Amino acid sequence: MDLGKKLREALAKLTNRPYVDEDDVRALIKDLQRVLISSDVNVKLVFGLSKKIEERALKSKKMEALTLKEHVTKIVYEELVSLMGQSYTPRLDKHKILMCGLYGSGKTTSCAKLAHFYKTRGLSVGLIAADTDRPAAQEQLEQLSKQVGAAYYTTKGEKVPSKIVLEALKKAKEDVIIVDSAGRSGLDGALVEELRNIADVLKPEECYLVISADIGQVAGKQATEFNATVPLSGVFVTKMDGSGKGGGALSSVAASNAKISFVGIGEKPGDIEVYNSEKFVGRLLGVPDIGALMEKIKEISEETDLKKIESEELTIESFYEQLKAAKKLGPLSSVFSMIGAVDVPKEMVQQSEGKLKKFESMINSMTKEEKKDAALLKNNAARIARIARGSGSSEKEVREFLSQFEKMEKMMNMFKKNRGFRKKMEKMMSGKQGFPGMK
Ligand SMILES: Nc1nc2c(ncn2[C@@H]2O[C@H](COP(=O)(O)OP(=O)(O)OP(=O)(O)O)[C@@H](O)[C@H]2O)c(=O)[nH]1
Ligand SMILES: [Mg+2]
Repeated sequence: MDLGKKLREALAKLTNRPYVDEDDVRALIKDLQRVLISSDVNVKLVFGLSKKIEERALKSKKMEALTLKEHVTKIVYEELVSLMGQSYTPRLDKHKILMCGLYGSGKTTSCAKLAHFYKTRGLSVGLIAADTDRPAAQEQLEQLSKQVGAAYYTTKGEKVPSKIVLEALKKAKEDVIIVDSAGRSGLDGALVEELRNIADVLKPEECYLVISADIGQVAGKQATEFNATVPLSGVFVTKMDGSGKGGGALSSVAASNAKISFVGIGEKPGDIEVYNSEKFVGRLLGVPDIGALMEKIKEISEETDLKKIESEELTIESFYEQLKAAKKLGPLSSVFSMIGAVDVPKEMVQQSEGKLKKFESMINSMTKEEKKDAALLKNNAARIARIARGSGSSEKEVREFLSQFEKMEKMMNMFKKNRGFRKKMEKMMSGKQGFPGMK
């Protein structure tokens, strides 16, 4: 999704930097503003969000275990989640649903999606075609009902939608009953009356307004207007897959006191998701499981006392300890995606992962003395050959590792003198930034 890519780019500017200061945070906020406004998020909402992010990022107390970058990422994530509204929990018992909305918003398709959704959760579903305006509307729903294995009800030739519903209810015994209604170009008196009449007969437990994400921030106004007529239990936002205005649609509905219940992400019956703002924002930002990442980072920083590095010599052994700590974050690919670097090319991840595994087996083939003093290995062909054999790598690879390690040693010396560099190194050693052997 376009919005996600732009948001990730904005955040990546920050995460790619070794250090973040107040100016960087302000620049990030400017970027976020541009991205959100281009996704049709209301300007007032955007400025409210910026203010909160700025205040929290620069003034709130940072968790000890987090770097400023992580602190800012976490705040951006949390504020976006709150901008995009609350998550929804659909009921999974016997109930009746009325679907309403304007022309072409995706009502009929969404009826089939809901049918699919409840069927896959073990409930039987009956669909009632109560759109008497458009000649092909009933056949469309009939076809879809066959496709998803739901019962289908209508009264051919009947022109009054509420009568169709009344007749259908006499027969329908399914757990979940879903009524498809007619669209209009606007919420006018006729549509209001029609929906009220249907609701009087159906007595729906849930009423979902179907809105296409295409309309952007107008969605909020539409939700408010419909809500005043037929109390809505939620808004089903369709076409999230194809619209650049999804952010605008979701945030405006969230701001309008209506709940977002489901989102449509394609044309097929299976293309439905229960709305979960945390998941949604997590995916946009490329941090699907930010909570888990924070937990893990905290645990690891507690376990690995990085302060020791300063006084301790870097040996292959201590490097190995750091490597093991970094590995606790999970496979490298998921570490990348957890820290928001979802756009790292696959080959690069695989390559780094492969290298790390090699490093590990090489270290396992070293003697205790060698692990403590890498100089023993330097230019010692016999030792190098032994390690290569023991670890199933080539001698060239072992030399490569040793030269990488040497570079790290040099960096360590610099790091002891220079505070900024030290921080960078600490992050690398704790697995939060790059790994050696990776550009
Ligand atoms: N890409 C995409 N297309 C969708 C989605 N939901 C619906 N559509 C498409 O939008 C078009 C209109 O969908 P319908 O379900 O017929 O809309 P409707 O509100 O019932 O239309 P009327 O009954 O004429 O008012 C169809 O081409 C659907 O395939 C979605 O989530 N993603
Ligand atoms: Mg329809």
